Parts: sequence; C-alpha cells; structure tokens
Amino acid sequence: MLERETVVDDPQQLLGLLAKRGWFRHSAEAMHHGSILREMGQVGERLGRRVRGRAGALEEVVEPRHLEEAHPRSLSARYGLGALPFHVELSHRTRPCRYLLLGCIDPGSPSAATMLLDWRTLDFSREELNLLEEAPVLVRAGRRSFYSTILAMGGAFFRYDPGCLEAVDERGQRALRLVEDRIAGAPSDVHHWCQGDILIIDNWRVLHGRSPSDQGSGRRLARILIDA
Ligand SMILES: O=C(O)CCC(=O)C(=O)O
Ligand SMILES: [Fe+2]
Repeated sequence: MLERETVVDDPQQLLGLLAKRGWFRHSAEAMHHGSILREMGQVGERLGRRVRGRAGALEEVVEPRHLEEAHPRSLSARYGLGALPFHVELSHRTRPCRYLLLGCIDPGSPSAATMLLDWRTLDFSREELNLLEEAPVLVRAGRRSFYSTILAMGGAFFRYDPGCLEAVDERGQRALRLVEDRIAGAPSDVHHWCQGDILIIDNWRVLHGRSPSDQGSGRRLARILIDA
C-alpha cells in the first residue's frame, strides 16, 4: 500500500514530498469535478506556470479512447484502449513540461491503474547514460519536428515517448531499444485510483503509463501541465 500524504500549502514542503520518489498522492477535499480541478490548480500554482497540452487547452479531461476516436497524434491513436506505454508528457516539445497533475474525477468501472516509473531506477551504466545523452533521435512533431536526445545534458530531464521518438541511425536505435528493454523489466509503482485522488508527478524524472482499459468504463482523469 502507498502511504497517504498530507495537504500541502507550502511550496517547499511540496518539493520535499516530490523529491522522495518523484511523485506523490494528495486527496482533494471535495469530490466533484470543479473542486478537484480547483485544488489541482492551487497545487499547480505553487509549483510553476500552467502550460497548454497537445490540443491547446490549459486543463484537459483524459478518457480511454478507441483508436478511431483519439487525437491523431496522441498515444491513444496508436494504443487505443490497450495499455498505454510508459512515456514522458510533452516529449515532443524541446523541453517537456516539468510537472504533470492528474486528478481522478471518476475511476471508472472496470478501472484502470496509472503506472509510475522513475528513470533513475533503471540502473543505466555510465556508458549507457552517455549513449542516452549523445545518440540523436528524431522527435516527430509535424512541421516542428527536431533532433534531440533521450537524456538532456547532465541528466536534467528524460525524453521518452514511443509515439514520437524515432531512431535515425544505429546509435539512436540502440538507445531507444535500451530504454524499451529496461522499462519492460523494471518494477513500477501502480496507482489504483479513488475519486478525488490527485497525483503530482515530476515529469522530468518519473514516466507514466496506463494499464489496459475498457470503452465505456466511465474513467475520467483531469490533467494539468506545469512548467517551472
Ligand atoms: O490515463 C492515464 O492513466 C494516464 C494517461 C496519460 O498518459 C496522461 O494523461 O498523460
Ligand atoms: Fe501521458
């Protein structure tokens, strides 16, 4: 069982909680959509500035979607209701957002878990870290596509999303395969949602994914993204 964390008003305390394992759970005081979002906004405000998601909105509601209903460039367009692979949010930006807040409006029935994985627990050797820091990969973002690396200089952030990263040479191929293999063998934290749960995730450190889901389960998560 995961321990329940306390309400945090103090940004320093918030950062302290995040520093432990890169994410933590907070429980909203009230259970309806508006109050959950309001509380997410308050926590987000203490961490930084809100940024827009893929579809351009400052707050979003994510629901498991069939392939054909999903936003064409989203991971759901590729994986549909199946498991959503581990990824870093906004990997297609030059700098992915720093924090990701997910709030449970409805866990759904059957519900699907969110999985969390700190890339630092993937035990990369010094050599492997060098490869991740140096091997070029293509970041597909339509007209704004660019070349980058999986690991930022000095390990500041991790960029990984099988939906938008592509190898352009043998090193990039090795780097992407290395991450994929390491993730597949790694134990992750599994969060089973209760209504009103808010997860605060350090998106530079912790990857997230979702277990397989059902159409019409009613599962709905609110999401806001924060830059700091
Ligand atoms: O539905 C989930 O558990 C996570 C979905 C996701 O990747 C996201 O909202 O960014
Ligand atoms: Fe995501």
